[in-house]
Amino acid sequence: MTAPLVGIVMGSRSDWATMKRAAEILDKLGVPHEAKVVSAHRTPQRLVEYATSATARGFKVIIAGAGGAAHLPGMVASMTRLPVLGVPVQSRALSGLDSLLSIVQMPGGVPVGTLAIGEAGAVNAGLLAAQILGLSDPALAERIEAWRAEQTAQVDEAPE
Ligand code: RP5
Repeated sequence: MTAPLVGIVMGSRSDWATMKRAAEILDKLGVPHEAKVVSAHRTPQRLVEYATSATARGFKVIIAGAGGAAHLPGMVASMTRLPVLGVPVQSRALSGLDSLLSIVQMPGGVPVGTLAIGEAGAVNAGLLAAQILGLSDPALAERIEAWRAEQTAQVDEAPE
């Protein structure tokens, strides 16, 4: 088995419907990854263990998704030098605006690359993680180019 290069974490199993979009695109591009539920509020010790061991475990990029009071991406970023991509999960109460603002407003010095709310954000987090890894993996870079060309080819010029 290939060691995972991308770690996907989410605050709750209820986030998986969104976060699996990141896993799916990584699968398509042949990027080994691992997904875990790690809650900043309900499992703080698991969060500390995950974030502080991420580099030693061989991860290169972390994708963290959460909804509502979405502190997970920022807390992970506070404990690792790996790039952290934050996905605001669409919340029931405030449609994800709460998640977005919780994730995007990091203090200077502790960056989280924040994506769009919901599934588009999860897909793009997966793509960005692959693009980061593709900088030092020419075969992966070629697969990304092919995926983008296929996407382009699928867009009809005629509206109907
Ligand atoms: C956050 O609270 C999770 O990231 C999730 O988006 C939200 C709701 O969690 P559940 O109550 O569905 O477990 O921690």
